[in-house]
Amino acid sequence: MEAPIDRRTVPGLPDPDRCLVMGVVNVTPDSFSDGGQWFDPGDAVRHGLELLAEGADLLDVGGESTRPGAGRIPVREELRRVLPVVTELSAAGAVVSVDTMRAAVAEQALAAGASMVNDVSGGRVDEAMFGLVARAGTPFVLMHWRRQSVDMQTAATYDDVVSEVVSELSVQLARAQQAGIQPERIVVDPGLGFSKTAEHNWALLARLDAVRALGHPVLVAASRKRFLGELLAVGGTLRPASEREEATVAVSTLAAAGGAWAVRVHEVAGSADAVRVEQRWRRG
Ligand code: PMM
Repeated sequence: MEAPIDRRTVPGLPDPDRCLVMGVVNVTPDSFSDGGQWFDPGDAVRHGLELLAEGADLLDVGGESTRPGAGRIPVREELRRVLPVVTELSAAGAVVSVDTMRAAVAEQALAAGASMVNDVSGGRVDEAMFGLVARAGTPFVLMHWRRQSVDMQTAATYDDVVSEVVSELSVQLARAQQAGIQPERIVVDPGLGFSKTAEHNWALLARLDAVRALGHPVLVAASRKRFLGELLAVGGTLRPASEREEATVAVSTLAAAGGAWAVRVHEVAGSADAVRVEQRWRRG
């Protein structure tokens, strides 16, 4: 059998021969770790520019929180939150991805200058998503997803999380390619925390090679997530999201060493250093 293709590049996106750092710009009042901090578009743009200055290679702009228990927002509200920020950050030269489950939002964000679509539902929520991305010819993040945020943890049941996530991803990958998305433009993401317990997340991180064997670049998005807070809990009290940065940098380092294409993080500086150390280490 041929060895799987080991992709670490995506056409049209930066390719510095190291793991990329994607900085998160959440234009939401309620994201789990930074909700409300950059809800004003001007603040969100300033924050994005800071992340770029700290070394972000990409900025992921999202207007809809996907924290466990979150409900959906109307499409016009998502557009109102996201478009001005995508427009300004793209105009400032940032490579922007739009974090959305809606083809209509993706389409307008691409028209406003975004270079990539990040769909946490992996094309499962909006049937128009794959077709839109295929026509636009842009890169696409296809994340493993089972259920809407409002009750996603009820679907956190697996016999073997690694093989089930890989096989569910491959089903969506086949659908995406049938719809005309070119395989080299698809990034896969195991979807840490989405219908997954801490145990599931750690199992997936330990087997990134199995996700990479799908033959696509892999995005790892562990930043500040609850499973890090659980690992570092003291006396049953979770480590708060704002104090999970060192753990996030550790994951970035290990993900980069494990062949991840990019890490998605809320604070860029530490992870930007980490991926550069990993690159230099690898070169020897
Ligand atoms: N997690 C969040 C949001 N968007 N996108 C991808 N591709 N992968 C993820 O794991 C992911 C995501 C969680 O919310 P946050 O923006 O508050 O971290």
